[in-house]
Amino acid sequence: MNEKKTILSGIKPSGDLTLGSYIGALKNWVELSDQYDCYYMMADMHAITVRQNPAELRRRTLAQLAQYIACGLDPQKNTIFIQSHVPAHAELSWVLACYTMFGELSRMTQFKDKSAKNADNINAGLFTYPVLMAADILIYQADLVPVGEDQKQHVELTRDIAQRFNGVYGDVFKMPEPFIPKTGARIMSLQEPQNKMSKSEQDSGGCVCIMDKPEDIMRAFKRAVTDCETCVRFDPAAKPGVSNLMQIYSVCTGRSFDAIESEFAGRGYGDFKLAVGEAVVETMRPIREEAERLLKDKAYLESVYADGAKRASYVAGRTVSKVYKKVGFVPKSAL
Ligand code: ATP
Ligand code: LTN
Repeated sequence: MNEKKTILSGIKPSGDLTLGSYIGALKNWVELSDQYDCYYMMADMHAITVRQNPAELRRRTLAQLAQYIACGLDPQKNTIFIQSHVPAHAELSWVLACYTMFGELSRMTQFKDKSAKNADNINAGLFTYPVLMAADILIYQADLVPVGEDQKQHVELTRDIAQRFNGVYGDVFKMPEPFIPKTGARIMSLQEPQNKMSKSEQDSGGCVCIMDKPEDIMRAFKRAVTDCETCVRFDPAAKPGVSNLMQIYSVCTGRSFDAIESEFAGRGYGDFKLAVGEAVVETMRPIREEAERLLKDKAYLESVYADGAKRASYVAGRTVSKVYKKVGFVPKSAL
C-alpha cells in the first residue's frame, strides 16, 4: 500500500522556461519529490490553446523535459510524462466539462487575459482550458498541486468540479489543495514589474530563460526597471521593481529580505542589480549545462517519457474506468 500523498503539476511548452517557471514551479517540485508520489507533465495539450508552430512545440516539449531533469527531478522517483501521451486526460476532461458551468469558466482571469491578448483566436479550448486542468489533477487523485499564484483560481475551480461530481456519485475524487511557495509565487517582468514574467512574452526584455547565456542574463538585470529612490527595501506596492529583484535574490541566495536590505544599505541600485544578475547566473549555470548534455541524448529522453506515459496511463485509466461506470456508460466488452 502506497502511504505517500500524491502531487500533480505541469507546465505548458508554450515558450522556453523562464526564471518565473523555475522559482514559481520547478524549484518546489524538486523539494517535494522526496516526500510525495509525484506526477509532473509537459502540458502540450494546454499549449495549443494558443497557436503554436508545430516544430517549435516539439522542440520545446523535449527541451522542457531535459530542463525538468536538469533541475533535479529524478525520473526514477517521479513520473515524468507528456500530457498528450496519456489520452485518459482528454477522456476525463469531456466528462468533467458536463459538470462545469459556463458562468464558472467565464470568471477565470487567465481566460480573460489570454482572450484580450489573442483577440483573433478566442477558441473553445482557451475557454475550457481549466476543465482539462481539473482532469489532469483529479485523474491521479492528487492531494497537492504546486503552482504559482496565477493558477490558484484554476485549482479552486477543480475543487468545485470535484465536489459537484462527488455530490452526485459519492467519493470518486480526492479534494486537491493548491500549494503555493511563500517566496517567489509571482515573479514579475523585469521591464514591467506590474506584470507576471511570462514565457509566451519573451521579446519584451523583461523575461530571463533558464537556458539563456550568462551575458544575456546579466544584460537583462542591468536593464531591469527600478524606481527613482536609491533604497533597497521590500515594498511590492510602492517599489514593485526592487521588490521583485529582492524576491529573486532571496530565492537564489537563501537570504532573508532583512539581510538583503542591510547588505545593500547605502549602496546604489547598480551594485544591487549586478549582484542579483550574478546570483541568477550561478543558479542557472549547472541546470543549463546539464540540460544541454541531456538534449544530446535523445534515446535517454525517449526512454524517460515512454516509461512516464506507461506509469501515468495505468493510474489515469483506473480513474476513467471508475468515472465511466459512475455516469452510466456501458462497460467495454472483454471480447
Ligand atoms: P504562458 O505565458 O504561456 O501563459 P507562463 O509563463 O505563465 O506561460 P505556465 O506554463 O503557465 O507559464 O506556468 C507554469 C508554472 O509556473 C505554473 O505553476 C505557474 O504558476 C508558474 N509560473 C509561471 N510564471 C510564473 C511567475 N512569473 N512567477 C511565479 N510562478 C510562475
Ligand atoms: N495551467 C497551468 C499548467 C497546467 C497545470 C496543470 C498546472 C496544466 N495542467 C495541472 C498544475 C496542474 C499553467 O498555465 N501554468
